[in-house]
Amino acid sequence: MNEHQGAARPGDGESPEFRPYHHPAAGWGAAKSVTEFLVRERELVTGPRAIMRMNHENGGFDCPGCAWPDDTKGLHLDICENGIKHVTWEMTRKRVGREFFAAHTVTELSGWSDFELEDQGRLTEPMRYDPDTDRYVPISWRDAFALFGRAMADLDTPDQASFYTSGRLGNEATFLYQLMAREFGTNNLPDCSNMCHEASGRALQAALGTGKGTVDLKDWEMTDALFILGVNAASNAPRMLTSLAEAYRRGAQIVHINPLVEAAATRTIIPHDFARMATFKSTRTSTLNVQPRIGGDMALVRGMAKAVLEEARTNPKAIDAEFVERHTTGFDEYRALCEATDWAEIERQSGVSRADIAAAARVYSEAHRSIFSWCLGVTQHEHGVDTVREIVNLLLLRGNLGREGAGPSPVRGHSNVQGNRTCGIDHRPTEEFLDRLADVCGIEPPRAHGLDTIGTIEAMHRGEVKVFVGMGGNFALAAPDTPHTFAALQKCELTVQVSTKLNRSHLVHGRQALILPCLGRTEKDNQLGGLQETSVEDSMSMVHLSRGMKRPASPHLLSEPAIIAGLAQAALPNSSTPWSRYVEDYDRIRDTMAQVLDGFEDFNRRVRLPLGFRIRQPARELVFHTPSGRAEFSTAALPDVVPDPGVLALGTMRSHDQWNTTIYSDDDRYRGIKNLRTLIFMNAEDMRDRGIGQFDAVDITSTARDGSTRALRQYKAVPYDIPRGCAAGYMPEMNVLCAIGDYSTQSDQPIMKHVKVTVERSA
Ligand SMILES: Nc1nc2c(c(=O)[nH]1)N[C@H]1C(S)=C(S)[C@@H](COP(=O)(O)OP(=O)(O)OC[C@H]3O[C@@H](n4cnc5c(=O)[nH]c(N)nc54)[C@H](O)[C@@H]3O)O[C@H]1N2
Ligand SMILES: Nc1nc2c(c(=O)[nH]1)N[C@H]1C(S)=C(S)[C@@H](COP(=O)(O)OP(=O)(O)OC[C@H]3O[C@@H](n4cnc5c(=O)[nH]c(N)nc54)[C@H](O)[C@@H]3O)O[C@H]1N2
Ligand SMILES: [Mo]
Repeated sequence: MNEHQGAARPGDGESPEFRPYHHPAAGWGAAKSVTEFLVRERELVTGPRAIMRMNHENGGFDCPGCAWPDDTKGLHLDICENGIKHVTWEMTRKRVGREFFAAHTVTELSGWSDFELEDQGRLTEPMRYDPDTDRYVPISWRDAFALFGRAMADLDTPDQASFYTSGRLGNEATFLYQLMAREFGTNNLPDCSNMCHEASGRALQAALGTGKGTVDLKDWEMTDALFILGVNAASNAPRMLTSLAEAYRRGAQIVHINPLVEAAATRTIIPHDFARMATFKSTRTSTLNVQPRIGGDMALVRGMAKAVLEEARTNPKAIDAEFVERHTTGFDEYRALCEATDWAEIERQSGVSRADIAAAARVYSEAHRSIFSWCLGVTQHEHGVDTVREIVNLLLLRGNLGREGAGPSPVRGHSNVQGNRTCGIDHRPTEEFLDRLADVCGIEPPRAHGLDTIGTIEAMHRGEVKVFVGMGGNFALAAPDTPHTFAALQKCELTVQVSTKLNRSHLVHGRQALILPCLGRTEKDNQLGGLQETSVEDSMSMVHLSRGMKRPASPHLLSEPAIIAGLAQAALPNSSTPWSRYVEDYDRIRDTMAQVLDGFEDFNRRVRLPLGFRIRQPARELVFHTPSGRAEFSTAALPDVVPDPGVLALGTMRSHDQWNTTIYSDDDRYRGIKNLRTLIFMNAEDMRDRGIGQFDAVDITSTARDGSTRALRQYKAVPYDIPRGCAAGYMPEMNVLCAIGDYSTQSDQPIMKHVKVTVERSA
């Protein structure tokens, strides 16, 4: 058995509290939390000034937080509590200089909590691991690049290197990064999408011939019904609250589908609506809440489709027969499948009664225009692809595609994770893309598919990947099976982390290791050609420029494009790619991108339009790049998601006060938790069955598909409004429970929302 205490414990807090939260989301609670945070980070002056420049239509920087789009009306205060924390976290005055590294060995730092590591502040200069002293020591940029170049030259094949991206990297740096990897000769480009929305991309691509959602904010403003599945919007996409509140005031229906009733499914005070904040007036953000079991969404959506099809027998208007006839294929098979799936099975697998499913279906069939929006609650499952396709099936039934106010709308994670894919981070690139890249950049990119996140970890274990580069992120903690991932990284010849802050991935390193500190998005990026801007793409395919405004945290920082160019020149001594010229002026990178990437024609001009530009979505115009040239219904069987007796299905998720592996505090305000992260939310009856009371210490044991077990000990049980047989707790600590082999056969995504566990009182 593999036992672990969980790597990310932010230190012992005060005694834990649990008081169910009954206030609206955002509003004064958020304002108070922000103020406390700014005081703690001593950013009361510069913080607010920077924040006023965030997501500003002309010349601000893009919030480095989530990927929710900017307000189309150019609202000057389009901000949220978590965006503010995120920006402040980057702008901190604290620094991790060479004195810090001289004072602490890596072994000593390994005993620190993840909170303490990041809390040391911004990294200031390149560092190299010195095994003799077990410390990081300063190294010049030139020597760091040369060290990387030597390690790359020592590889037997280019596929012995792997290049990870966390979804924050701007488009221009992204393009250079994939160019470097492919010119070197590998498609090993794992990214955080492999753990996040891979399922959405694959499902939408198969069904509609585009890997992205088709709607934008204007559609949100016009829709009659919003269905929100598996998103904790108040914490993870807080600006969505504004859209939900506006929809409610317009009289739109808002259905939340989530095992937990999250804060966004109750009421909100719109963050920038000062009049309402002053009067404490809140707006509802939900008209119906449905609580399926974990993993039950596909059955629930199938049930809604079945109900719509049943209604269509007497009311032909319940489906859009003309749309189905003209634009889709596979309808008859899908209808037959829905008829063949019996209600008892749908109720059992979804955990929702037929009456409640019918109520949701009625909202859907009464709405002229519907949008379905989802995030990780839908994707991080074995059957994530099938579930997203089931959502598309339901949309197609009523022609909810290619018209205003209707369509699929996945909520992406990191601020530029969608742009990363658009600009070439893909371990399975298309032939067309590679051909264009070859033509325009004069390189010979490899054609074989590369490794994704799980594939990279396994290859490192086997000694087949020897050089790992992390372009942002915190791979060691974000990936599943923490001890296994740690061991994989430790087997590398060289690990390189391009980062802004100290994190676990610097301490879990290869035989040689480099920390390369970079500029943050809030900071001025000065190159030979003057002050540079970099572009990003949001969840709704809008591409716009972001310009930093702060003085860099240290004079020794380089921009991400400059670091990539330095690495590339070292690894590719005979390259004819104009790396230095690209870095002098990012317009030159954009000129090349315009020739390689679909939808980026005239990039430099269009990206400077006031709100940027939107990349065309063919499916939006009812053009489908699918084998049939039509939107394709799917007919997957329902998966069995009901846990065996005594077993719980555990979903790992974020608290309100964290950004992925970055933990701001031990509180989870909207779920009523204070001073506690090592918890497991359980149904009260499931607790009673096991003789467990609130805050009792429990051991959680997961059993993987291959029968191996993993455990977390001394966690605290919290009774919560969650269906029986389900449980929830926090990532990244709970990655200890996620077995490396338990990834979806459909998307290769680690199964992070359906971990089979048993829970018992600690001895
Ligand atoms: N403040 C903040 N913002 C963030 C992030 C952050 O860490 N902090 N992370 C960013 C990133 S990278 C991403 S990908 C997104 C993640 O955004 P979310 O997808 O909201 O992330 P999670 O916290 O994993 O929450 C998943 C939600 O799914 C629900 N859920 C769990 N299992 C199921 C299920 O089987 N069915 C349904 N319907 N729901 C289920 C949980 O109750 C929870 O509400 O947020 C982004 N924004
Ligand atoms: N169990 C479980 N595990 C999960 C998930 C889950 O729901 N459950 N969610 C998964 C998901 S959706 C995701 S996206 C991943 C997240 O995985 P990652 O993206 O790898 O992790 P982050 O925590 O976002 O990375 C934080 C680090 O990024 C660095 N950083 C911050 N800003 C910048 C910058 O501007 N440039 C550079 N170069 N570095 C910067 C800082 O050093 C910081 O320590 O985790 C995944 N892991
Ligand atoms: Mo993500």
